[in-house]
Amino acid sequence: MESANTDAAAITSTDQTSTTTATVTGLLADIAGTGTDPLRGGYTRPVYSTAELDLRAWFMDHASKRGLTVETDHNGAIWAWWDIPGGDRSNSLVTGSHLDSVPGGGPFDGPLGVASALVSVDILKARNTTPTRPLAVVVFPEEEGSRFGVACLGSRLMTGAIDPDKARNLRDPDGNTFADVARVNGLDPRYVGRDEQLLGQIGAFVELHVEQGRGLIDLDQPIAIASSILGHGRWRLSIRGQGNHAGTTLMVDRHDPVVAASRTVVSIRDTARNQPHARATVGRLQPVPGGTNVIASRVDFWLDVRHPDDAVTASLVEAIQTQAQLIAAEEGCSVELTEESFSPTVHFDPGLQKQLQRALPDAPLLDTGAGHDAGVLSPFVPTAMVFVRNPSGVSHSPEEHVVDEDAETGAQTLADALAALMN
Ligand code: HGY
Ligand code: MN
Ligand code: MN
Repeated sequence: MESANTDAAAITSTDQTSTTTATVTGLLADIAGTGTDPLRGGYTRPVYSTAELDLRAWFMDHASKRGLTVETDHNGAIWAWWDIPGGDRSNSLVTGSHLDSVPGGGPFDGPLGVASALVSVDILKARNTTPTRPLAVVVFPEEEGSRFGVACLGSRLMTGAIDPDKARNLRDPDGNTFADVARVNGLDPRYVGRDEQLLGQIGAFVELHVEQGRGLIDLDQPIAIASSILGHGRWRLSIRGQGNHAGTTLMVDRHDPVVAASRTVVSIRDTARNQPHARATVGRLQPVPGGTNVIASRVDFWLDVRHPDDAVTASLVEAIQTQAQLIAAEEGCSVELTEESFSPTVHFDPGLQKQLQRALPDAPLLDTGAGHDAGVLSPFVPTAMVFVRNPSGVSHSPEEHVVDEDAETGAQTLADALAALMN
């Protein structure tokens, strides 16, 4: 990939004391010890956890060092502005990503986009770029939905894609409401919700993200431009049975929701296997009360279904629900299914995509099965994404990887894209 500039290592950031942090790998090395998870491996950085708050501080520090104006909006997203003289922020060019992670996640999902955005500011400044439009680096909170259960909660709030009351009452696994946690972290939960002013200021949003599949491996390319995001949703299933003693309850007398849930999980797999391009996952399953010598009274588990055609996703979930009801009845249990979030399939802005293709002529187009804040924003503002090769082809796992050279190429590429969108 020809970049318009010399090796990023030679780039010195605007702050002479921090030349070693003028590379993506250097910035990511700063946070390599933050939120490590000794039990799961990888990183566990739920929103507003100590780890994620440390990452917020890291970002704000590096943004301030670059002379950016750092502000937190009423939904908890952090904005670092490279303002133009006069400070008019209309038609802003925005880049950035998220810092929260899934449990036991990799080091790049989110932080790569944030670090690359900071380095792209360095690169643009090193090229003596005079912005013709304001540039902002944004960090959206709760992209993974790992704490409050709704993916991209921060960008959904900003765009009005989630009802503020529903958001305020979301609970984390310990029962804390989003409103309470937001309040403890300096937000006034009464004001979370659609932000007309901020939305109106965004002229385009370009998110750089580690690729979370094998696309760039198979294409043998370091960078791609995103074409689409697979529609995806999350549903909670609760199967209720009869809690009882593991030793005194005969097998014939049991109404065991764990058995019903287990049979349902296998039927979910079979249903998805029989539908081309479908993906269905149960990665989180919680028996209640969860004792070794206790037949559970209830099992909660979460279903993630994805397909390019939203109508097919809906019919898959319907089929899964019917199957779950049959299985639950056979096991003397009952089942309840509730939709928690849904993101329709996204096709990125064709005009913006063409501009990026002109700026990055070597980069192929690539679709993704992973959701992103850029997908949530796309119905409201022109959005695009740039993917960086992940040689493991694995994500949402400690195995997720980006080689140093590709990481720096990503920042150079993002700088090239932003420069092209500034003219
Ligand atoms: O779940 C997703 O697709 C994204 O990584 N949040
Ligand atoms: Mn991500
Ligand atoms: Mn993710």
